[in-house]
This record gives sequence, structure tokens and C-alpha cells, in this order.
Amino acid sequence: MRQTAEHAGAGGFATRAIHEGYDERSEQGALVPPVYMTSTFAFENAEQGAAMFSGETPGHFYSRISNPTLDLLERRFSSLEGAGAALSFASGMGAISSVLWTLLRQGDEIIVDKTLYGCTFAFIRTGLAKFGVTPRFVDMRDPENLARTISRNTRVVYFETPANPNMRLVDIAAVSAIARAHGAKTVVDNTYATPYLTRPIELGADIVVHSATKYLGGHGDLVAGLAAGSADDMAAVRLEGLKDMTGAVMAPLTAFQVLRGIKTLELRMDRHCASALKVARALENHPAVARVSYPGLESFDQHPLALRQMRAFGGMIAFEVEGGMTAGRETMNALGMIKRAVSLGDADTLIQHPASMTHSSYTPEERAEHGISDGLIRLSVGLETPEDILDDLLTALDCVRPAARRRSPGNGAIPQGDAAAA
Ligand code: 7XF
Repeated sequence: MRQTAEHAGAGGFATRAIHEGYDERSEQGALVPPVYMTSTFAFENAEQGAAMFSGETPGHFYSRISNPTLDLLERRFSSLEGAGAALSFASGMGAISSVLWTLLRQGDEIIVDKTLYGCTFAFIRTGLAKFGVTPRFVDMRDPENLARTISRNTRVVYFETPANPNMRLVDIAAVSAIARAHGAKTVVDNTYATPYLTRPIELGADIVVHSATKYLGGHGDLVAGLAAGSADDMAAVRLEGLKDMTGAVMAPLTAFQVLRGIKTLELRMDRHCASALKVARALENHPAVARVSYPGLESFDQHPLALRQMRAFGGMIAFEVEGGMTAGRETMNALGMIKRAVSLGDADTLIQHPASMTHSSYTPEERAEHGISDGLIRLSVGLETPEDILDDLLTALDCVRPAARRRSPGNGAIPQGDAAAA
């Protein structure tokens, strides 16, 4: 195998996604790693049990703390993210809350980007605030906004890129450098991009969190979370946030499913990206569509950053139909194959309305301020035949807006300023 910097050690991304961390000779030659469906592990004697509890002797003793199936997933995933270690959780929210509860204490500040997934927003705005942590919301599309707000009380800088649901990007290297200079840790939600498209830790971030429910699982049949970072940070989250505070541990059978999903991550992401670009271009040129936000479009105002920071542009699109929320809902209701459902990153194409669904934890005023317009529709482009996805969408748009109202081409991007909320 050719050894380059990217391919150093155990091979390229897809190779590591399939082989990293597993030696079948330790499992009687089983090609697929067995699932350790056990909650507890027997000690050889009382002394060994005590030594494991004190951390003197390594080993598994209870599956809320560690389990061999989770351990394999964690080793494999840390390699994909280019991190020292990783940790698995029962859900994305389990990962986010376990990480933040470990890093933060009363009196600290957390600075977060203005656009976040609805439950993350609620957890930070209401949940953390309840325990004396002060959240500050800044538009991180301009890193200067962070530089102006960060203080010596700032312990964590947190953002998603691309952000759910409006696709805004954050310059990971620039923001991480500002955070580091002020002694704060940068935590990035890498759910939309996956480590195949963007590796935040290689760009200077400290910790990456994921809803593995999405692209990593990839098939809409599980709920799971993952985090990756330095061995020290992950050990602290394991023993504090995960073990004692949330207890949000992943089930071994779920780890097996995520391991299976990750084996095809590269292949699936290539298809998601190719199909989404086709769909975004078609939407951009459709007379019934007012705006399209997709990092791969030249009209996307952060397209240069997308080119720098992402291998390709992902499977998620945000768009608005002429006629706002009512026309948007009519379009969703006119769809055939495409499912009206929250979640994303599945083989199935999914469509949803953030203002009334995933981001309904924001007040209308907060949505307006945070750039989540009421007419915004979110599309997770799946793995079906791309022409069938397009056919379904274009037929629905034609049903709602039969009269072709031609607009001049190239004016399709959602304004990335707060005007998007208008
Ligand atoms: O706890 P979960 O596995 O559902 O993950 C929470 C989560 C964390 N980060 C991002 C960027 C997410 O998108 C999610 C979950 N989002 C789903 C969605 O936006 O459709 C949840 C459906 S309400």
C-alpha cells in the first residue's frame, strides 16, 4: 500500500473504516467482530476487581464504562477523525451533554454559534444556564465576532459546520486558533460533514461530537452518538460526563450497527454529495424556488470556505419555495417517494420543515435572530437513483406552482445574513 501522510499507518480512509482496530485472530477468525452483549465482566479474584476499579489494572468491568464492542468502534472512529481517542454514546445529545458537562462548571461561559440543532440550542440556552453556565451566541461566520466576545471566563467555543438547518459554515482553523489563544476548548459538531468530508481536529479543534444516528449509522435504524479528541479529554468525559452525569452509554448491538454503517461511509458520502449537487443545481434553476443554500453552489456566499474546508459538500440542502411557509408545506405534501421525516443522512431521502419541527425549541424571535426562516425547508438527499429524487421534487414543485415564473439565473442563494430570516 502506498504510504502518504494521509495514508500513513493503517491505510486510507476507506481501508481504516473497514479494518482499523480489529484482528480476527483474537476472535477465532470471525470476519465480523462478535458483539459482546454483556453488562458486566467477572473478576478472577477480588484483588483484580479492586485493581480495575482503582484504574491500576486496565480491563472491562461494567458496560456503562467500557465494553469490547464499543472499544473497537471507538478505536476505529478515532482513526477516521484523526484523534487520539473516541467515545461512544446512546445518542448525539448524549455525546454533546456528556462532553459539555465534563468541560464546564458554574461561572464559566460557553460561546456558541447562532445556528445550532434545536435540542443542542435548548440544552445550552436553558439546560446549561440552569446550572450557572453563561451561554453567549455569536455569528461565527465571521471569526472576528468570536474574537470580540471571548473572555477569560470562556471555557468552550461550540459550533456546527455546516450548521443545521441553514447550512452556514464556520472556519474551523480560524475559530479554533482564537479559542486556543484564550485557553478555551473548541468543540465541533461534525454530524453534517462526517470525517470523510471534514476533519476538525486536524484543523485545530479539540473535540468533535456527532449524532451517529445520521451518516455514520447511515440507514435510519439506530440512535447513537460519538465524540473524538485527545486521550486525556476522552478519559475525562468517560469518567465524569458519561459515567457519572449522563450515563448515556451506547448499547453493544448499536455499536455493531454503527461499525457496519461506517464500512460504507466513503461510498455513501460520495453518492450523497454527487446527488445533492445535482438536486441543488436543479432547485436553483427552478422558477418556483426562491433560494437554495448548498455549499457546493457557486452562488453560496461561503463557497470559497467550503472549497478549503470540505472534500465535497455533503448531502444536505436548505431551500425556500416562492410563497414562503404555505407553499413550502404544499410542496412537502405533494411529494411521493420522498418521506416527510426529521433526521438525516439516511439511504432514504427525507424532507422536513425546521421552524415547526427540528428547530421548534427556538422562539419565533430567536429563529428570526438566528437566521432560521419560517419558509426554510430542509432536504436530506438520499441514495436512491438521483433522477427519481429530482423527478419527485420537480413534480411536487410544479403541482404547487404550475405557472412558470422565470427568474434571472444565479440569484438562488439564501442570503447568509439575518435577512435570511425575513
Ligand atoms: O441525539 P441525536 O442522535 O438525535 O443527535 C442530536 C443531534 C446533534 N447534532 C446535530 C447536528 C443533529 O442534527 C442532531 C439531531 N438532529 C435530528 C434532525 O435535525 O433531524 C433530530 C431530529 S428532531
